[in-house]
Amino acid sequence: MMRAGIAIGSDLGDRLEHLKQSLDFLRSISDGGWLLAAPVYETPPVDCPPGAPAFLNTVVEIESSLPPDELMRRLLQFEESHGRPNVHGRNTPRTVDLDVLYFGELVVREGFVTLPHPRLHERRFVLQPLADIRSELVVPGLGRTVRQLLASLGDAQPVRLFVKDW
Ligand code: PH2
Ligand code: MG
Ligand code: MG
Repeated sequence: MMRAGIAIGSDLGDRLEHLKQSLDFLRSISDGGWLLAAPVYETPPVDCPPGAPAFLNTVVEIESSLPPDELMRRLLQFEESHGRPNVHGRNTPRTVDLDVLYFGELVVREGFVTLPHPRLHERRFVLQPLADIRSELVVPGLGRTVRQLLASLGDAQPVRLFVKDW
């Protein structure tokens, strides 16, 4: 059994509803239904095409006994079944995006599977909600805590608390 951190993002349609449905799905695949959920933030689009709308973002942690590539396949299946085509333009608006941030202590870079998430450390829309639930987690391969990574972002990419309990 491993604890896996998963980032959820939505910038198309009923964003909060997409996050809630993702939460139900993640609880359904978590061992024993165990799940830790961060507050939801509204965040400016980062590295998206011009005119992209604001996102809602959060992070949850689940317990998984699936191998990481199987977990990722399930997440992609869920995205597809929730209106996100498997083939899409880079960072174009999406109903829901589920990204594995970390999977236990695993550090891997093998085709489909890159862990921890390669851009985790540079994104406030990930680090802020993750810090709310796991500030002292030492990110595998980086040797720094989430709190330290967040502090090193300075003032870039401000995010706004959208809803604490959801
Ligand atoms: N996801 C991206 C690219 N940019 N920006 C915000 N604010 N939130 C996201 O979830 C996000 C993004 C790639 O998946
Ligand atoms: Mg993403
Ligand atoms: Mg993704």
